[in-house]
Amino acid sequence: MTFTSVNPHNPADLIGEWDQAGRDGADAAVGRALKAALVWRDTPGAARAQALNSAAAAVELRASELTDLVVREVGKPVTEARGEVARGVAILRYYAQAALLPDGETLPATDPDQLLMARHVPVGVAALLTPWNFPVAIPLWKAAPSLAYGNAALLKPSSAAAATALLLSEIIGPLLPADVFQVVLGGAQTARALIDNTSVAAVSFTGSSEVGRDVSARAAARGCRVQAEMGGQNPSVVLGDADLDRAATAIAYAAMGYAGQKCTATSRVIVADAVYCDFRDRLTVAVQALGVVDPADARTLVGPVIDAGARASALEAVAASGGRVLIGGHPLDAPGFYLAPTVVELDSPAGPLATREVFAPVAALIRADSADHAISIANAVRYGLVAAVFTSDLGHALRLTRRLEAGMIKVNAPTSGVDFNAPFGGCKESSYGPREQGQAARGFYTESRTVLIAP
Ligand code: UN1
Repeated sequence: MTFTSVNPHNPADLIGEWDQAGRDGADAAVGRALKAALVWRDTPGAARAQALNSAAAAVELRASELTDLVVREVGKPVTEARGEVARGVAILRYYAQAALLPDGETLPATDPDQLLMARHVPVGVAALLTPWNFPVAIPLWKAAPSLAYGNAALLKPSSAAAATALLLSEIIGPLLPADVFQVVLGGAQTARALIDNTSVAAVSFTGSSEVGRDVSARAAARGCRVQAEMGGQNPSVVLGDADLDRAATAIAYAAMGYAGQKCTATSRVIVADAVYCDFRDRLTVAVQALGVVDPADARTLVGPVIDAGARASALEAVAASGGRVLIGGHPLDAPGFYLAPTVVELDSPAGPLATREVFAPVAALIRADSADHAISIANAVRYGLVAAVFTSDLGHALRLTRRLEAGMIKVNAPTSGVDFNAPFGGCKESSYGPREQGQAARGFYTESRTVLIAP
């Protein structure tokens, strides 16, 4: 069976058509990866570091080709796409260095003449199930640590980003031993084949909560280590003492940048009563200033949503919100899957825009009586990925960081945007399993061996 990927800015532009690997293809790839992993695990850290550094240089050399394909395949505005490719290069260099860091620790043994140590060894074959919205950065922030710590990696990208994954593997594959990094194309059936294969030792997933729950349960049922980064319903809280212009600019971008198609996007804007009307006006002005059409244009910050279904379900959520549409709320008259950036004022934090992940350029505006009220609204969802607070009182902000239920908290900054050298993941239904990125990735892609040597 085949599948296709199309340009969301111009749906007549077919990016490609490919065969799904299916169960047979997935199992064959796992078999090859298992053999490759045996060689790679014994390759010195310095050689793994060198391979990842070469991969970084190769991606850098072909950055503009990769950027253009990201713009064309997933409709990401070119400035962000360029930044994402640069982030991919930096991630490869960061984990190249990590391959040379200490691989364990020594501990005092009961007998001081004995050597007691705990070393991190690779787990073997890792399956990486990735979404379309960061088609370079997410595959690389999973593959780079997986490879750095001595594992073989199988990348199963979203069908909507298949061409970008193939170009990535064309660029970095030849710099690694054969089959250490492979791309396996297909949909849910192919993903399940990878998860079910007992030779796969680790599954790392990023995507929706619904799929992530299924992935986690399947992997856990056979005792396979699994991490899942899933949805968000991220709040930005604007307190009475905030710099309102700065907050409006940051939140407009966090909510609408790349058409809100980030698990870190702002979905709810919770504003203190004292500045509510003032802030509402500034936010709508800031949103209206964003360029929307044509992701290849450097002035565009929004762009299209990924497909017609995504646009239809966002519009349904707006219609069912029970709020007042301040701006947007309609498709744009363009061939692509465009939706006007939409801000909806809600009288209470209920309905789909305040509770579900909408994954579109849509934000709900909610009024809070006090800072405490704002925090309780912020926490009243099933998700807990990112939260932002805008205030000029940093002491207050620091106290609030302990009460906000989110894996990442931003003060006076957009909810979107993550640092690859810091742990990333959420609370509640946003994540399952250990954190990814930064040094946290080592815990996932290796397992500890406690060794006692009695000479
Ligand atoms: C970012 O905000 O820069 O799928 C990254 C996602 C997240 C990544 C967000 N896992 O949107």
